[in-house]
Amino acid sequence: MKKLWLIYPNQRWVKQDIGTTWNLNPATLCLLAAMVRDIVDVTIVDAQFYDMSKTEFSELLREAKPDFVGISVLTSEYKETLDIAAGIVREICPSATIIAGGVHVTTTVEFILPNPAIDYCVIGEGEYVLRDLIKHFTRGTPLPVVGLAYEEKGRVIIQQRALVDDLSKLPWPAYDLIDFVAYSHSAPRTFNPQSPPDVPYVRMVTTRGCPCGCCFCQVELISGRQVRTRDPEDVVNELLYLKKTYGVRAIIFDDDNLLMGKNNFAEKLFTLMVENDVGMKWIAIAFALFMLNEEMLKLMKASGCIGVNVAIESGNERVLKEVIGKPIKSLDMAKQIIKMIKDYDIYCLANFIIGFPTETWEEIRETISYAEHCGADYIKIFVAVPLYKTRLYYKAMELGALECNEDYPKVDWRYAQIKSDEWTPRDISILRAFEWDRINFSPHKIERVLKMCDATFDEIKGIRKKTRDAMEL
Ligand code: B12
Ligand code: SF4
Repeated sequence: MKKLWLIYPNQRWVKQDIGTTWNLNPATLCLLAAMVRDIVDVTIVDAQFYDMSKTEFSELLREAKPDFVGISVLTSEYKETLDIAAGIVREICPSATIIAGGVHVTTTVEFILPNPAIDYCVIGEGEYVLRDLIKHFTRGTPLPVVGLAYEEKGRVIIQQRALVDDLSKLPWPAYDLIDFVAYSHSAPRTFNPQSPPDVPYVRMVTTRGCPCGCCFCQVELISGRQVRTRDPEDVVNELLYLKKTYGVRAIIFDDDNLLMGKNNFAEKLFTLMVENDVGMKWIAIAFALFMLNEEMLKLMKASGCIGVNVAIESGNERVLKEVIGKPIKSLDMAKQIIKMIKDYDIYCLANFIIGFPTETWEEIRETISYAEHCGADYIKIFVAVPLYKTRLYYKAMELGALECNEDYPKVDWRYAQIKSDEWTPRDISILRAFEWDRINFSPHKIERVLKMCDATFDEIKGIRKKTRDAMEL
């Protein structure tokens, strides 16, 4: 059989300070591998997790000489790692077919395609595209007609994004191709309030797509507006398999909106978890607050939920409705829901974003004040990042408010890039860093935050200092 390498490049090849990066089980690569392992010999190479140097990576490559290399890049923040990895592969295996995929590729394909080292870009969900592409090369079947971008005889071809209609038909990730135990015992690299609730743990995405269309979010571009779900029974069977095989004790649900699935998906999932005695603690990294009610909370608690992260985004009704467009009915109701979550002894984190075009300094202040008093155990404040092709990006361009390369804004989560007559990007970056510190680490809160993050006072002190130091722009 021909050989396929599926790789995550090492983000440290570009930036040493990778506070936002986690030690993650490469579920995406395992899923892609499961789709093609019957037709090609697959190896997963996670240069990120094993902190491989470029030389180590090159040596492995020289030994293995794969015929196909698929490179995955999750966020546009690390776009250079794709170019570096593709360059190394092209140099060492000049005849290999190089395929790039992932969120970064899906959202900015026109900037990636000109790289001569990359043969094919996969736009959207790559399960069937990859399979058809490998079959094209190994069995002479036609090239896929959706989900691919490439150059042919000097002509650029960009097909429609690929979406998988029925997630329940997908196989389970090929966990056996990685050292699952190593991943499932390792926590995030730095302090994090969303640490796994226990180890060994697994991360899982059970739904794709979101209908909400918030102005800053690329999910519509990546997975579309229609929510598709896995079969809840299949999810539970996978959890039971992981429990039996690896002793998994906890789950992080990585869904954009775990509660959003049609036909009572979440309700069925949590009920089946209870009925089948899954017995794992779980947290969710993103949660549609506006879908939550007491019945659902009861089920969540019974099925092992210990923490959720709700996205409120703004403490000002105008910004929430007119600028962001998130369907939260009222900010008072959001506070009541947070209280309800905590009454069930589920910890609650809340996300906020500041620095939108047209947002006044007073409105920003209102968001900070709301965040402080909303009742959440921990709050995250982000600067508004004008991700490519989002409504936020177009609005900032229209207003001449982008203080960065208009054609392709740099992705940076610490430093704001949007300006207004009332505030500068610098004001927003500094306000974010200092208000995050003030609200979360005040003397009456710090003990709880330390417990939630499973961190020591000194560890947190270090992170706080680093965050302040980074503001010396
Ligand atoms: C899960 C998740 C996380 C998890 C885990 C990520 C991981 N490495 O597994 C955690 C919580 C750690 C995380 C962290 C962050 N994330 Co995140 N995350 C997601 C989320 C919700 C789902 C991703 C996912 O697993 N999808 C399911 C899998 C199957 O899809 P996939 O990985 O995209 O792969 C498919 C295709 O892309 C393609 N594909 C991928 N690779 C390849 C390779 C080949 C060869 C082929 C053929 C195809 C292919 O086929 C796959 C199967 O369909 C997305 C939103 C989304 N809907 O995509 C945001 C998202 C990717 N994250 C985002 C952000 C901003 C972040 C953070 C920077 C947040 C922060 N401020 O800290 C960090 C940075 C992490 C880092 N630097 O590594 C943004 C990225 C925006 C951008 N353009 O950069 C997104 C899009 C969210 C958003 N609302 O905008 N994230
Ligand atoms: S609700 Fe969440 S996933 Fe959906 S568009 Fe808004 S931010 Fe994106």
